[in-house]
Amino acid sequence: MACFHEVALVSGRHPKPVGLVLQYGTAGFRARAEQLDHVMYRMGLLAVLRSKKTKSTIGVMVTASHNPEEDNGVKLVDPLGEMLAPAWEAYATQLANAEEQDLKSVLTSILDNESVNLQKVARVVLGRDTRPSSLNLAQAVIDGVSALDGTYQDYGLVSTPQLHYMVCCWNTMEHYGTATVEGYYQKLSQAFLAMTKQTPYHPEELRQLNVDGANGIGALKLQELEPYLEKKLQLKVHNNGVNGKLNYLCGADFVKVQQKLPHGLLHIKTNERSCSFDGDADRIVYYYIDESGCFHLLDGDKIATLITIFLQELLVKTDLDLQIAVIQTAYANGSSTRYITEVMKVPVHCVNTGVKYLHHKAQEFDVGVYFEANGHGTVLFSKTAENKIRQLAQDNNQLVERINAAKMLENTIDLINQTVGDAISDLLTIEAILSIKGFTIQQWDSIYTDLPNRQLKVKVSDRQIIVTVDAGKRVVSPAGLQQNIDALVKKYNLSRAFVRPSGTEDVVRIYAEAETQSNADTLAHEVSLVVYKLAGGVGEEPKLLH
Ligand code: NG1
Ligand code: ZN
Repeated sequence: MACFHEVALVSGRHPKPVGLVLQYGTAGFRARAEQLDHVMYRMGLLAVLRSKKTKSTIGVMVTASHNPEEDNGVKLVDPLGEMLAPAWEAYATQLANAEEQDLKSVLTSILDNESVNLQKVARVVLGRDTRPSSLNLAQAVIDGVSALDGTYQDYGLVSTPQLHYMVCCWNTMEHYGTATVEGYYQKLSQAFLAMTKQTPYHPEELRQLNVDGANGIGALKLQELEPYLEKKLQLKVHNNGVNGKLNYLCGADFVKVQQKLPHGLLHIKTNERSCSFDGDADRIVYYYIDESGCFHLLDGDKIATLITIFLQELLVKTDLDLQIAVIQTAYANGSSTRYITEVMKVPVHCVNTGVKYLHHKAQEFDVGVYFEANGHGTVLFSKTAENKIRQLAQDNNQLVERINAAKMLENTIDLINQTVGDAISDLLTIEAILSIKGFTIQQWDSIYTDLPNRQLKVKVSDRQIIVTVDAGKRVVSPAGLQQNIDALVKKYNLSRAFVRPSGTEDVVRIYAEAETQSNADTLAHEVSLVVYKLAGGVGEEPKLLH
């Protein structure tokens, strides 16, 4: 039986507010920053146990992504840069919620359940976003790691995907890349420059990209990256955090949900290619304003489609027998699913909302392209696929066209962050593809036309009373809610709607899609009223927004 007497002593500096209950949700813990000090400390403890158990380096990222600046959060990153294993998410919740006097026994039970050998060394790497609260919270993580004699490396201010990259580098003996931010920039920029080597320097207006940094870490990191790009791409970074507030009226989530320009980019020129990151730079969406002043969003579904077209063409050219698939969630626009399956003939799989579900599903294929509509996504290449591609790229006995296609794929493998969705790596991938194909943003946009859609949120007294099945697309409880939604959906052409409790915010999310924007808006509103009535809505009744 392990002894944790020393932990109890230090824990006094990071006490848990009595009765506070939090849950390790879709993306770790998220709450108001002032509620999280003890959670951070305890996640430091848990990271040490996880590291000892897996005999690997474990990551801890302090961020609340696209949430308001006042919030914060923490998530653990598993050995290959992927999300924490589900059994350990349950331990994380138990540990975060244990009252002070029970902390030792919860730790001991994890240790015993998992047969963790306390004698093993532990290494934790951590990073944090730019929130004012992040520095102290990261220190609480360090205190937790140190309390169990773990070693740590603090990467300080990094994007979430950069931290995932570091974890993967550490655990692959730097086969994946060098475990420094410079190593990350070098790896990505080299791949980007190699991919675009054959394409000419486009005129300045085509090389230029507006980036909304959400006043977060992504803006800082892009400025660091730019010198590595040898002017092949010119980044105009807006919302760099100097004046604005993190995620406030800007950022990928704002743009996606509001379907409008972020502050700081309200005056972009007609047809200018622009994009937004979220607060921790793991999401990206593109957009532009057309000649008639209309806003066009190119979200995760459009990104997945562009990348899949590019990869599929290359795979055909290599003549390698590799299976490609696209993974989406219920939030994917119906038009994208139809286009990918019916026109491109690429299989699409729909999984539960949450990156870990997409990531796991994508691992089943030689090439798995996964994107959430909100702009979080990446591409996974299986080891077999990667080996076949790299072998062909070196095989001078093959046709030049096959070899070149393999080389292009090889560089794509190096450019895309295979541990998690990464706004910087996705940006470079998209820019490389647009440049190689000579596509303008309008040409990319015209691949298919989105069905108008609307997302809303409703606050209820307990969102967990909503239980869903079928990748979150159907409600089984409370009784009658699904029948009501079905009846409403029937009223509109080409429509679809579903509701599910959020895993990151205390709300129920509503999604509706229809042939016209006004029908999508009305349907979303009608569904939100039903949720409000049948699932214990709090506050004012939802109003129809125009
Ligand atoms: P919740 O709050 O569970 O809907 C949101 C996103 C997820 C995922 C997580 C993690 C939507 C509708 N939901 O989850 O896709 O990205 O945040 O950040 O975009
Ligand atoms: Zn994020």
